[in-house]
Amino acid sequence: MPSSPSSARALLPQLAAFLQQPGLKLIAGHMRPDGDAFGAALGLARTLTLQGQPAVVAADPAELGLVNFLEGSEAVVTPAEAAKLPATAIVCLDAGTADRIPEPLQPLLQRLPVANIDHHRTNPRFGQINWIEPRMGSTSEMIWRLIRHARWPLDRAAAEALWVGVITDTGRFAYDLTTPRTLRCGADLLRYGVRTAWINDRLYGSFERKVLELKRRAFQSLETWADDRIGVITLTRDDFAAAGCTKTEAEDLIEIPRSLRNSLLALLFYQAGEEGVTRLSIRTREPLDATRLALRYHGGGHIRAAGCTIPAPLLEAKAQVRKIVEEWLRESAASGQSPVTSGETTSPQNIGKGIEKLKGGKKAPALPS
Ligand SMILES: [Mn+2]
Repeated sequence: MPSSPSSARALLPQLAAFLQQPGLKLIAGHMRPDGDAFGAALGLARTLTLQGQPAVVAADPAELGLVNFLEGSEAVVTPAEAAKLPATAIVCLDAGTADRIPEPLQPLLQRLPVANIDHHRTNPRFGQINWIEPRMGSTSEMIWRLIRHARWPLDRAAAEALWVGVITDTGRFAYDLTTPRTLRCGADLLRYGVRTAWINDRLYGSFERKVLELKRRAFQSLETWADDRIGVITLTRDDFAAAGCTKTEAEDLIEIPRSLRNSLLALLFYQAGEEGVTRLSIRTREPLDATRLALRYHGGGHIRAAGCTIPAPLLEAKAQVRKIVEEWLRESAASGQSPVTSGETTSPQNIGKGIEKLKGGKKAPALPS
């Protein structure tokens, strides 16, 4: 049963006690972990092991992409191996739903106590302890807050992992949810010798040729819909193969269409391994709610950043989505205010409700997962 308290004040002591119980903790971010999921996991594992508490980060080394330089990456255990360990609890980080946890670990969610720490507004609270803070810019900042609450140790490795989580999810302290506390978190982490310039170069300033080749293809695929209010890029299986580069290795591709001036919506359609399905990354500007489109396809995320998998081949998926989003923008223009908020239908009554919801949700996340 999910625990009832939801405020950090009530949950932090509970979580600290949960993590201090003897026994091996499995720590897992969402599958294909990004900087935040992996940084939060490494940071938490590190602070626990510094105290002599056994903890293992479950992640597929092949999926680490750009963040595989972090100290501790070499010690991750694949989810399949991790599932066989005699763990006593599992900590899920930055995972918007239970099925975002790597598949081999999912049965463990039924039989082990689960701590669910996340900042996705769509998180359905699938743990025994659920600390969900949609107004936090990153899960890594939440882990920092927990560490500070519990007075647990930090060192450079832990601080660099959390730093990477914070900067990747806040766009280097720039997106909406960058708060005074985010900067205090950053300032505190720097005290442990975080190599900021080196990390910045690793993440944003130095790419293998294959990554640039994939970006070139992404630029080449650029189209704009709805009078340049929607920027779209498309990467096919052939693009990834020809570039010799995966999407994880070139994380910020969505910034290409997002950088189109005056655009409200950025879309990246891409083909991953599966046949007959298309993945979609979504970024929005105010007042559009990215989760509305993602939820339509059982995806999820934040108001400004979300994603989903569309059960249709590439061209058909694009045609479907184009119809939906162009219709939204027409409604938006017609109503003077955007109805593009979370909601099932767009009847006049529901548009009103949608606008109310929108007003309530204005300050919500502006972040990648
Ligand atoms: Mn995140």
